[in-house]
Amino acid sequence: MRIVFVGPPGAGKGTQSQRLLHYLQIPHISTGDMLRRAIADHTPEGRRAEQYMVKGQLVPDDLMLDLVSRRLDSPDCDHGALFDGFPRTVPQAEALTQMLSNRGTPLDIVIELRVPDAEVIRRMSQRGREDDRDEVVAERIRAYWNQTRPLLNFYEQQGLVESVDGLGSPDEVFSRIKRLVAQPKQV
Ligand code: B4P
Repeated sequence: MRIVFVGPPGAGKGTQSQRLLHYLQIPHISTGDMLRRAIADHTPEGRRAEQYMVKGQLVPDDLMLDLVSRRLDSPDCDHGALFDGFPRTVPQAEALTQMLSNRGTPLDIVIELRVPDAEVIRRMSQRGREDDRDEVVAERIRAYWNQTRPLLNFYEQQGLVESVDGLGSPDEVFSRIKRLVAQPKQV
């Protein structure tokens, strides 16, 4: 199964992905984790990405597409994948469609995690990651509404989107998600 998680920063994409990948036994493609690893390893990609991430901006599409395309070439992705935080722009989504179509493995479902901005701000103020400072969070929320939210129209036209209420405990949210993946939408 191939699943995309879309939602504002701090909506719980990473939290729910951990549960779902364990449940479905599919690889986790978290572009946020991949970028943080590249930064920690001081790679050229990490150095380039960091300039954007510290400001709460999205990392340029060309860098993201290189990272994801290399990851998809790993044999473990032949049987499914959970895309967490990718795609985040319409060009990334178009490129992903092309990459998956070349491999004959289309997406099954796009899960939108819905969480109001006020709750996102509350959650991130408790987490305290480097990019969770107030002014950076405000920029990340802006990037979500301007660059990432339009993705949902792109996927809605393909009949792939299911929206989930992201409020409640992580276990409550996960029960809602489990119901969707047990019965993916027929397109
Ligand atoms: P990501 O790493 O993808 O992170 P995120 O959107 O901040 O968080 P997520 O939704 O996964 O929240 P989480 O479960 O951790 O992105 C970081 C940055 O990387 C971006 O700003 C961007 O610069 C760059 N980037 C990544 N992918 C990119 C791409 N494709 N293109 C361009 N740039 C890209 O949860 C957050 C907190 O809430 C945690 O503390 C958690 O414990 C808590 N929480 C979770 N669920 C909860 C619940 N139900 N109730 C209460 N708290 C909950």
